[in-house]
Amino acid sequence: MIPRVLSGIQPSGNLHIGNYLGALGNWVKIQHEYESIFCIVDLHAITVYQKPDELRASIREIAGIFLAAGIDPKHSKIVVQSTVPAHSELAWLLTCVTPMGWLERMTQFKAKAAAQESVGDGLFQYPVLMAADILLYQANVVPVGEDQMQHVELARDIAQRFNSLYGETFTMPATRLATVGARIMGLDDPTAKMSKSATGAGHRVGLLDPPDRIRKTIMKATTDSNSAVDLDTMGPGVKNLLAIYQAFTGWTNDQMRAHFTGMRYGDLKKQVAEATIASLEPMQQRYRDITADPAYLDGILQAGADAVTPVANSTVRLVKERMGIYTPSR
Ligand code: AQP
Repeated sequence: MIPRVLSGIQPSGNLHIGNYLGALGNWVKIQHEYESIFCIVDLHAITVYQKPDELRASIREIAGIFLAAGIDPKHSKIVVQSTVPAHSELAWLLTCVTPMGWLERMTQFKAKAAAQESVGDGLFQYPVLMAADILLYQANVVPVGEDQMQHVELARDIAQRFNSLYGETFTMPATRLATVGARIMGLDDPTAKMSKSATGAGHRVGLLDPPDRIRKTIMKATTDSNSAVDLDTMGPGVKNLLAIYQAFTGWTNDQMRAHFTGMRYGDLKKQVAEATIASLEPMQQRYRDITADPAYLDGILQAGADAVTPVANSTVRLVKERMGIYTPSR
């Protein structure tokens, strides 16, 4: 049987190069090794307040970016999470077997909760919904950036607990981490990961940013008190710029060392900016073509939901049967 891969991105803002290098770009490369499902997880996005119009636009934008980046809709399913109600249903069933202590340990919850005035219960339950996304499709592999690894671990723990309480039901998912680019840091603050929701000016490069904006953001990136690259003593800002360059070009460590050692920071930034622009430009062109026809996007999303719904419903039915809650007789 071909293994199944599942991953998702929240429509919580404009996608950035961290989302691409840590997740989406990797999905494009591995999609044909698996039966692939890629989700736009809108129910996750609303765990933090989203302006409705912006959320609606972001869902469509991300669907367009998936296709423009090279997700092949003839092979891979692109699914908007809320269009398959079984995600929410399984999340509740799994909530009932998840100890609160497990959720209290989640570092992303602690970081996001600290940034909110009032913390919604949804933010706390977020990792259970993510476990439901994964387990609903009995996914074998979940490619994520480093920041999401703890959540995949939790999905395994929940699956294990469910299986031991109610009998073998869920497949154990494994993580697949991008080899380069698994954690791209903010350009304004290289000690914090690049994120869609960070508000700092110059924090991120958006996948749809025009070339002059990309140049401006990268030229302003925080480095350190040295003036030229030394790979053995570099600070996190220079390390991050080199990681971006390496992830976009696919250069080896030896190539990186030979080319950049001793280069002045201004020149390093120029080269990182040009490599980024060159990598994003073809995707941006395809994005413009794809989104010129809104009905095309709607068709892809409908086909994705239609294709995965039978699998999702059959998992929910099995889980309900195992738990002993009401299921109509066939
Ligand atoms: N900085 C990053 N470097 C590498 N990978 C990253 N990912 C996110 N940021 C980086 C990976 O992108 C995928 C989708 O992430 P998400 O949308 O589910 O949520 P997130 O991880 O919380 O991403 P953001 O961009 O930081 O969004 P907000 O600000 O809304 O929380 C995941 O595979 C993630 O690892």
